[in-house]
Amino acid sequence: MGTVTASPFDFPFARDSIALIVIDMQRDFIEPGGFGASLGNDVSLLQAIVPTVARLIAGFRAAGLPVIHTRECHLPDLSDCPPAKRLRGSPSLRIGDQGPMGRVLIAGEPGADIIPELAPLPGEPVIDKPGKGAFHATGLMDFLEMHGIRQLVFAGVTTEVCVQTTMREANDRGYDCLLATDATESYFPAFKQSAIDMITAQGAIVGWATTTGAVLEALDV
Ligand code: TIU
Repeated sequence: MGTVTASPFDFPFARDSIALIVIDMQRDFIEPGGFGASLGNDVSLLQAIVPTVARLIAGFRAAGLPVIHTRECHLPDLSDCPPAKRLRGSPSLRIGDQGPMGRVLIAGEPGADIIPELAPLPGEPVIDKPGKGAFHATGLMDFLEMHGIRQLVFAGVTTEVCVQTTMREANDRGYDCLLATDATESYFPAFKQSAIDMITAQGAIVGWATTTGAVLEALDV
């Protein structure tokens, strides 16, 4: 077992049971005209991490380790979208409405696709999830168990919503969780920092935090 220099203390890195999970790097969150923008957010903030996430993905691929992608999206008939989620607030477009990238947050529409720079390779799992957390109503847990994965490195968006929710779900299920802080972003910089602080406080109550460079160093690729 190796280590990754991390906060609040070194992460015990188990090469034979670790995977990267890239959360929701979709056009709907990162490009103008999608779900993120419909909620009133400045999506340009999220574009900055794309090259760093690409480096992290390339490192895991080069090391021959699993890369898991997730997408927050719903079935075209919205049967997996609780009305409480769709009707919340006053967005300019609701989930399922027609927008410039097709129907907002609907599987199969252009906006729900992962951005082309980070496109999954054939054979890499893509977990479509109706919730913020990637364990809720998905086959993620089965996939992890089938492949003997016990540790997850996290990247993607947004830090305090889908990334943190999935880290908490994973932590409760017994996985060691390591967040690459320069490969995640929020529409709210203060929320990103708060999420990192919450995750790592109290002796890594939810998980660890580190940099992409430190993860790549441990991968030795
Ligand atoms: N709104 C927001 O910050 N995030 C989401 O709705 N989903 C994800 O974080 N993927």
